[in-house]
Amino acid sequence: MVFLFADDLGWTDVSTGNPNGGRGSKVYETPNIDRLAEQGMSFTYAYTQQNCSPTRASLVSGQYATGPDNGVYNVRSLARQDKRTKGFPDLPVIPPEQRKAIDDHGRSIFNMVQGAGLHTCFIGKSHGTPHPLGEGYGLDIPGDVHHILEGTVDGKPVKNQHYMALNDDQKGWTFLSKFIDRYAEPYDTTYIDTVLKPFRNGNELSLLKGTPKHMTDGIGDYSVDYIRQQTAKAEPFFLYVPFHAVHTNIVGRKDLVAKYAERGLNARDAEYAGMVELLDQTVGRILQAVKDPNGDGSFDDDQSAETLIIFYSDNGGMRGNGPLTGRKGVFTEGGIRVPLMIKWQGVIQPDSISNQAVHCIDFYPTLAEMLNVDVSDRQLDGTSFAEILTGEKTRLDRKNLFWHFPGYMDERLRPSSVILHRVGDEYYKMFYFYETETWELYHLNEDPGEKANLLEQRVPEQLNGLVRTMKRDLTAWLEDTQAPTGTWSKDGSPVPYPEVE
Ligand SMILES: [Ca+2]
Ligand SMILES: [Ca+2]
Repeated sequence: MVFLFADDLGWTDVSTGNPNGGRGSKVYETPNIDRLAEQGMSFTYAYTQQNCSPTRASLVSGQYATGPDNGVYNVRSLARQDKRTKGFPDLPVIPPEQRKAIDDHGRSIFNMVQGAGLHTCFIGKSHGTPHPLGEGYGLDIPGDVHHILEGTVDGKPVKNQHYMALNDDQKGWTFLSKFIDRYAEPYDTTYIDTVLKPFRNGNELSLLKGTPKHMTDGIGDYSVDYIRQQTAKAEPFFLYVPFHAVHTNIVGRKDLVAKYAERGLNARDAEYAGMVELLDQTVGRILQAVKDPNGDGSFDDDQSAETLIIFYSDNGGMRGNGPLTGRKGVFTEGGIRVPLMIKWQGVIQPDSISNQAVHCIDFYPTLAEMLNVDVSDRQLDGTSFAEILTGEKTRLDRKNLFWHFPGYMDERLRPSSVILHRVGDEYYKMFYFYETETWELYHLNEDPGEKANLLEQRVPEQLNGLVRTMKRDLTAWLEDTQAPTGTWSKDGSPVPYPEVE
């Protein structure tokens, strides 16, 4: 099982149209991710939390932020200052406390897959998962890699270097990681010819010779070696690769950046395009390792029939998400709707598309069902979509997904709760804003950009029942999960749940 997890990759940042309703990027080229879509199932309503830690915490715990092991609502804190208002005395709600990472009880998604006899590997960004990883994780290889590097080069301190290996005076070439430092040497001819050349896509590889290595390549190197090693041992595995790419600072690989600059993109856009395509080529390398683990060019050892492969992003893109409104950090679709493709040769129909809404909490029960692990003793908030993947069902019985945010994240997010509700094949989404005690309702199928708040007009008769149901379901969920709301700064009284008549 291979879980490839991009950071901040937007809904329309991939060139395939399968996960985004035919709105694949015309600028960025992602042929390897596109091939994965052609070989598996894409989801057009794949959801996450609004940013890194909360999504990872939900994925790994199988719980909403409100869950007892979770409690991760935001990166850093629930009181991230609005850069314009500067300071909290002016803000109406004092947020509750939150966790920075999930409580580790040995019940994570890693422990679950270990229950099926899989060896687990985590290489990449930990954010929201315990850091350092607790013993309950039972991981042989904890992912502790960070993409911001510091060191001393030629006697001078280097701070805030993003992604590129450092030639540190003490450590030599390093990513500051005991796991991927062995891959930190600059690009040489052998590496270029044997590792990168098979994935060349109009990029001039000679530009890389002798230049420092990009961390995304280092993570790719590690992942390929891990697949090779596990296959040689005939030991089944769960390889979880939470890439740092394409999170800021935007740093592409030189040859790929040059490719897009030559096409006339400005420096900033070319850098981003080069970073997206580096992610794609690394995905290609990892997928190739599943097909030819020993790298001898023959597919006698192809693991595709035994290997479920997931490609997903942790939140919406930072640079626009097509017709969706908003970017990473918000509850409008641009913040929480991402590309998701899942391949399993012989099990999942190639080139298929599902518009069933799925969320990061759903992976835990889905993988458990596919691996036959009994998780009835766990508190899980998600629903298995294994039968969607196998084609036995086109719909989950589940009607609702929820989001809850009892605080402030700079200018992007204020205290609010959201319900996504399915009626047949249609999705409706309702927001509640605690400070103003107001609601908004959108019909996503007709209005993916969430431009027309249906509650602003006189609510059509036929929507009355739906509005009541959604308000009632959201309030019931808040009560059931005892979702924290904080207190009013004016008098210290608790912020109430919405009132539903
Ligand atoms: Ca992210
Ligand atoms: Ca082979």
